[in-house]
Amino acid sequence: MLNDEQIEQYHRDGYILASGLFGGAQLDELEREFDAIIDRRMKNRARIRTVWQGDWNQDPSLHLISTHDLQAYSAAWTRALVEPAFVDTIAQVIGPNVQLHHTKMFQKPPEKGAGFPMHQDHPYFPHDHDTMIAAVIHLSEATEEMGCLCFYPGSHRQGPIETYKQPDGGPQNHYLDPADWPVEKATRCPARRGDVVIFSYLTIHGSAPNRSNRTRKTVLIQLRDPADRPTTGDHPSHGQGLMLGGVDPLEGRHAAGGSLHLPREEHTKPA
Ligand SMILES: O=C(O)CCC(=O)C(=O)O
Repeated sequence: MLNDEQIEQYHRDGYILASGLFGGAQLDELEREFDAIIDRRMKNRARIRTVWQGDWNQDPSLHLISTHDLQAYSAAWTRALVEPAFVDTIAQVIGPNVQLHHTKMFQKPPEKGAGFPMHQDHPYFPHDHDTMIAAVIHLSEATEEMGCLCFYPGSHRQGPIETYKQPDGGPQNHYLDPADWPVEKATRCPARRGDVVIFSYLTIHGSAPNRSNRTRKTVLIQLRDPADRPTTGDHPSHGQGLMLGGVDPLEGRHAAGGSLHLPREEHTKPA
């Protein structure tokens, strides 16, 4: 659980590091499953090697290994989502009703692990009341040299910031102008194995490449208050709408696609 000072820090800085939510045999199992998902997906030739597109000036040899929706691949990860210590901590930040939006893993390979340009998550899935947060579970240590998360503290209070437009009119990739928001000037948030870093989808964040000889392993869980409606469009995902804590007072009326968990009779065609 977070103490009062940590909750105050979350509201002031837009992010917080929570320790002691995952550990021991559970953390070992989650890391084994993380590695096994990557092995299986590589054997199945899934396209899991990726990097953030755009002209933000990164060495092209750098890359990440990434897969969305770990709960679709491993029951251990489904169980992690409802781990009481985890859900109770999230509830301290967004309120008692905690709803899953999506999950994704990032493996930053040693020496070649790509970074992330500074950005807000907001443009990907804007919501009316901005309750959306990310909780990043660390399955390895993440030092500065390993490309730990970094933040512009307090930036969530500026609201949505206009994203960078490529001069060539290329596709918009939702990151901020690197000249205004350099990764180098952001505050590092190193974490130990088992730590969870929680941040608002308005907090400007990113990370530098992994230049160490160790692998950085993280799983990001995106969560919201179910009463907070998506402002525009869909961002569907496996299991989106699953209640991890409390109840959904809107009974799924605004789930992605409009009906992921609507009551059965609303799916039934009239005879
Ligand atoms: O894991 C990282 O280094 C950054 C991840 C991130 O910024 C994101 O997924 O929005």
